[in-house]
Amino acid sequence: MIAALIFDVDGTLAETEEYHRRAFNQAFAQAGLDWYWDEATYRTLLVTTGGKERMLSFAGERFPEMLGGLRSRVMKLHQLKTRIYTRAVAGGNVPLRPGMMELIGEARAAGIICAIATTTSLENIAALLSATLGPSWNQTFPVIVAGDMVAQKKPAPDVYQLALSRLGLGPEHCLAIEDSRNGVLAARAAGLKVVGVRSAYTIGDDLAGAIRVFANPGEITLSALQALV
Ligand code: XBP
Ligand code: MG
Repeated sequence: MIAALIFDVDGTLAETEEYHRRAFNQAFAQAGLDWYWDEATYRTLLVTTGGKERMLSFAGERFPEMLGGLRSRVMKLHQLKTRIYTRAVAGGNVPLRPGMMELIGEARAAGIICAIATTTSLENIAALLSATLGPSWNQTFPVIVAGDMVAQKKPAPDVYQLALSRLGLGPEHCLAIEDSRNGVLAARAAGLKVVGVRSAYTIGDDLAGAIRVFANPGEITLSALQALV
């Protein structure tokens, strides 16, 4: 019996990574950096979760001379990137993936709690969900755990462990929904069953560990999930 569904955000609830990528590139340009992440580069960089960590890993490899003072520069860059990203998403450009709104509605009607466990920031979540679910979006997700609330981002289990603690539920009563290998590993490490649905930037991800991988989010109905657990 599922008591709660725990949703990942980027790539699962919505196809947001392309907007993250554009926001990173706009922030680099505005900061006068000649960094540019094309789609193929971004796909490889996504193995590092967290925008700040991704920039540090990129710079550390390619611009070791910048390492001194890099961390404070990256913090400022990430704040700029987040302003650009939230503006783009708040404009309503990014819908939830097909079927997600229906699944959330079905779950809530069945008394199943919907929670979020993501690597991105609360600001980004608020921009996406207020644009897609309206001003009372946070009533839809009474439990939300964002990347900077925990010590270690996915594939570490931290966000899922904190979500379970805030739900007051054991992993056996919950099911996670993820799009990436890092996300599936994080959910499994927290002892959760997890279903996968790849997204544009995780199309090649190995989702081993998921109890099922759906071809598209429209197939993820409540009855399909209840039949799995
Ligand atoms: C995906 C991530 C995030 C986003 C960028 O999070 O790893 O880092 O790529 O957002 P998830 P930030 O799939 O767990 O939702 O720049 O805010 O990190
Ligand atoms: Mg994701």
